[in-house]
Parts: sequence; structure tokens; C-alpha cells
Amino acid sequence: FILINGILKEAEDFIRSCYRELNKTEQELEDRLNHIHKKVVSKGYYEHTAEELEYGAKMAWRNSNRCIGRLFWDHLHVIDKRHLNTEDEIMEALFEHIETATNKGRIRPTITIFPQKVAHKTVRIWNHQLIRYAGYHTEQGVLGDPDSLAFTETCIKLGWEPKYGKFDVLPLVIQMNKQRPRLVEIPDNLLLEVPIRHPDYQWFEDLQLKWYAVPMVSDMKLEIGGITYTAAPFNGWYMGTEIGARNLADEWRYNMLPQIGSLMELDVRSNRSLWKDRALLELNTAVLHSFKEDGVSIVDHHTAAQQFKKFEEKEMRKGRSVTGNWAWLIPPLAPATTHIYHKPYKNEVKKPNYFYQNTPY
Ligand code: HEM
Ligand code: NRG
Repeated sequence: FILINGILKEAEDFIRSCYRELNKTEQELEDRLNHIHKKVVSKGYYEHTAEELEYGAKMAWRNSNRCIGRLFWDHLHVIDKRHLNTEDEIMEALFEHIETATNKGRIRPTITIFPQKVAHKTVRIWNHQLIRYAGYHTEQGVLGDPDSLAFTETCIKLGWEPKYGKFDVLPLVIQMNKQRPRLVEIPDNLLLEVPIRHPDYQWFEDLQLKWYAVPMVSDMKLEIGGITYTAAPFNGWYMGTEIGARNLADEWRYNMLPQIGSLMELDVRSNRSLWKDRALLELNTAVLHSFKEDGVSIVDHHTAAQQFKKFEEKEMRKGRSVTGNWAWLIPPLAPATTHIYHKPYKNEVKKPNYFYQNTPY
């Protein structure tokens, strides 16, 4: 009873705001609420219409407090794959997602939505992102992306052949219900990667750095109106700092600053030489330059902050309050040069939204 009441309350909240925003009539709203009530009482759940699903996924993006890219929330390409029920079909749909989202570099913000969770039936994608690099423990230390160590080990246990390279793309791992997960390699022709070079420093390419074009987060759940989608991978494009100030820079990730600082002939023994700041700047310059030159969508943090300002203004005009997580919204490079730094944000969690869920391995 509590469960049913919970789901009904969430459903009603969602349907009301969704139908109001979509300018539905009072009659449509009432009919829909009655229908949902019947379904929930008889089956314990209901199903979204295609329109509710699409708008709910967009609202979930709009409500993502950690996301600076929300100006474009209304332009999300929603692919409805709720009818799929085998691992093979899901793999195929993931390949489709990668291809259509990548779009040869003109990245399209996209989400693919798989069957909703019903009782003990769930679909899970074990990958954190559809495309991500493996990380290995070796006798010489960690090789590849240290953030992928646990997942890489899991893949190997499941039969994946490790390649022991610095940028090995991990296989897709899909699980239906409680069955043993299935692994599949992503075909090479679907992978778009960008070799990182610097507009002025020739030596930069000797570092042999690269990154994949599209961040496709695949381990979060989407919650809409009391319904949970445990597999709903989504993507936009990168903000340069995610790669240049974090993935390639963090000491516990690719940790490239010491090498870049030395190659720049900076005094890496003195904090006061600000060698880290200078190395960071050039690494980020290289990331933005390389993506731009290859025609792969990316946004710099200044432009992203300006876009976020427009989002705040637009939301205010619509009479909606903007919630946000300040610590995540400020960019890791020159944060105080953006307006975000200088104002508070209320980190209230609205729904629909994307949430973390337990790692299945
Ligand atoms: C987080 C930018 C599209 C949902 C973030 C972060 C950035 C960002 C910089 C912080 C990531 C971090 O620090 O690790 C962008 C840009 C987009 C975009 C430039 C371009 C269109 C999207 C889309 C969705 C989305 C399409 C969902 C439909 C989220 C969520 C988080 C997030 C849920 C939090 C992730 C977490 O907690 O780990 N975004 N985003 N974003 N974004 Fe966006
Ligand atoms: N920082 C992570 C990606 C997190 C999501 N970022 C986005 N999302 N831009 C990384 O791989 O660096 N998005 O949907 O575009």
C-alpha cells in the first residue's frame, strides 16, 4: 500500500507538471490520472506514453544540479527502446546510440531508454560510460585509466582479453535480470577519438595522448513519475576541462602535468613557479584545439558558463527556480572568472532526475 501510494503521488506530481508544460487540457490530465490510478492499483505500475517519456527525460536533464550544459535541455534526442527484451537487441541499440550520438563529430545530445524496472526484472549496463578506457594493475604500477581498475578487472573475470595499453576501449557489459552479464566489443568503426596536439608546441604530440569524442554516461538511473529506468545511457558533448583539467590531469587519473611541465622547461620543483597552472593551461588549450580541428563538438568553460547564465534567465522567465550544485557547476579552471562562482545555488533535488545506483559488480 505504501509503495502504491508512493508511486501514485510521484506519478501525479509528474503528470501534472508535464501536462501543464505541454499545454494539455484539464480533461486530458484528468483522464490520464484516472488511467494511471487504475493501472497502478491493478498491476503495481504504469507505463509512460512516448510523449511523457520524452518530456520526462528532458525535465530530468533540466533538473540535473551538477550539469552546466542545461541550456539545451529541450533539445534532447530521446530514443525509446522500452520494447527490447534480449541482450543482443540491447547491444545493437547501444551501437546505434553511439553512432547517432557521435554523428561523425557533430555530437547530438541523445538518450536511449530501455525497459523500466518492474519488480525483480531489471536491465543494467555495467559500464560507467559506453566508451571508456581500461585501467590495469601491473608490476610497474597502474597502466591506463586508474578510474577503470575495478571494472576492468570485472571484465577480465568475465572473459575479456586484456590488451595492456594506455587507451584500450572497454567492452560493453549488459545484464538482464539476475542472469550472467554479456560482453561485447564496440566495433572500431563506431569509435571516434581525438589525438591531442598543441597549436604551438610540436613536442606535445610525442605524449601520444588522445581522448574519445563522446561522454555517454551509462550507469545512472532515470526516475520519472515514480517509474525507474535503470538503463538509460545519455550524452551531450564534453566541456574541455573535463578532459584537460581532470581526466588527463588529476594525479589519480592520467597525471600528465609533471611531464608537460618538464617539457615546457618550467621549474617543477617550485610551487611558486606556478608550473602546474601553466601546464594545465596548455593541456586544456591542446584539448580544445584538437577537438575543434577535428570537427568534434566541445565547449570551453567560459562559453559553457555563459550558456548556463542564459539557462538561468530562461528558467526564471518561465517561472521556474534553477537548482544547482555549486561545487560541481564551477569549472576546475579559472572558476572565479565565471558568474557561477559568485552566486549561491540551492542544491534541492527535483524529479524527474538522474541518480546514482549501486554498482552491480
Ligand atoms: C554533469 C556538461 C549534456 C546530465 C556534467 C558536468 C559537466 C557537464 C561539465 C560535470 C561533470 C564532472 O565534473 O564530472 C555538459 C555539457 C553537455 C551536457 C557540456 C552538452 C550538451 C548533458 C545531458 C545530460 C546531462 C544530455 C542528460 C540528459 C548530466 C548529469 C550530470 C552532468 C546527470 C552529473 C553526473 C554525475 O553526477 O556524475 N555535465 N552536460 N548532461 N550532466 Fe551534463
Ligand atoms: N566528467 C566525465 C563525464 C561526465 C558527464 N559530462 C558530460 N555529460 N559532459 C568525463 O568523462 O570526463 N554529458 O552528457 O555531456
